[in-house]
Amino acid sequence: MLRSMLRIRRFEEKAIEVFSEGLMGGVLHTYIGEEAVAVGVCSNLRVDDYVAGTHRGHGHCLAKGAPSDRMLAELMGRKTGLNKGKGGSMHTIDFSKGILGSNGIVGSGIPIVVGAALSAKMRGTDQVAVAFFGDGATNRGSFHEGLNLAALWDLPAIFVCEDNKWAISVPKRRSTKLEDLSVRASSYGMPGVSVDGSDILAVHQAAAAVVARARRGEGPTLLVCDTPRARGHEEGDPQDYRPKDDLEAAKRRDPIEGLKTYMLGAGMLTGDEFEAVDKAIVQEIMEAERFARQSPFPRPEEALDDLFAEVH
Ligand SMILES: Cc1ncc(C[n+]2csc(CCOP(=O)(O)OP(=O)(O)O)c2C)c(N)n1
Repeated sequence: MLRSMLRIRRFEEKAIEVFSEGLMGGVLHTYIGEEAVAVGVCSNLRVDDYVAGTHRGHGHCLAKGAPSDRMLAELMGRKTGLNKGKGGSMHTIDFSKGILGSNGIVGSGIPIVVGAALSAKMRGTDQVAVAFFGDGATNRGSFHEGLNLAALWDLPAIFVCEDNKWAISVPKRRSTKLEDLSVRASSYGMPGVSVDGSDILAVHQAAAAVVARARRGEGPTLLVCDTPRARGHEEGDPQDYRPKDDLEAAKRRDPIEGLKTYMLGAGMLTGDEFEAVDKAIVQEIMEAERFARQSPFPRPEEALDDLFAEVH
């Protein structure tokens, strides 16, 4: 789990670098500070389980097994990218790893996951399907409709809310009266669980229980992870709406530092071992960057390819 969180962190740092060089089109929303959520949840999943991410979705894809080189190539619009360079940062998909897609439309992974969970149930497999979304997304209709149907049909779905307390510049207290969003689960007849989302062990343990419940056919759960947003909503966001102490507090809750300190204290890791793991990941990400930079762009004539599936 430490390795997986570090891979996301180093990937995001590289993404910021290439974005500021002008090598990425569009907008870049990083997952820095929130790594424990995707990793804690996905460490309980099999390759054939499904996940759907958000506009802040690189961490979800990497934690579920997307290769960092093809991810970075996708962000940089290259033909070797996961989606042939046509999806970009907010639309990364890898069906071979059960990744149904990051998504630029807030809350839209939820109905997709409800559909995937329904398909697993109808096919009689024990696959589960996980939707990640922010606290802002819980105010959308897709959240309420999705949770209602999943509960009604006892679907093997897990709804993971990344409660970072911000929706761009709007603080959570200005969009809902609720402090603990897990109480919303009770209105649909499913359990709601709240956990410290910067504590990877807590997330892993809570997710293990709700994934097992879904796999046993006992239905969906809403898992709310209290997690800090350590940077702006997107790169370049000046965050002038945000109190300085809120940002400082978010930075202090670094989930990677938290796990490292715990492991060092418990004698499970030495400082040298940590450095070696980090170095290997930095190397992997440098190779991913080389791969992406050397990859060609798709040709303009290919723009309309792959838009529709052939149906016979
Ligand atoms: C349906 C829809 N409405 C508005 C937007 C614009 N938008 C992009 S991100 C965002 C905030 C989302 O906040 P949250 O769901 O809490 O996720 P976070 O960015 O905090 O991870 C909004 C309003 C959008 N992309 N889709």
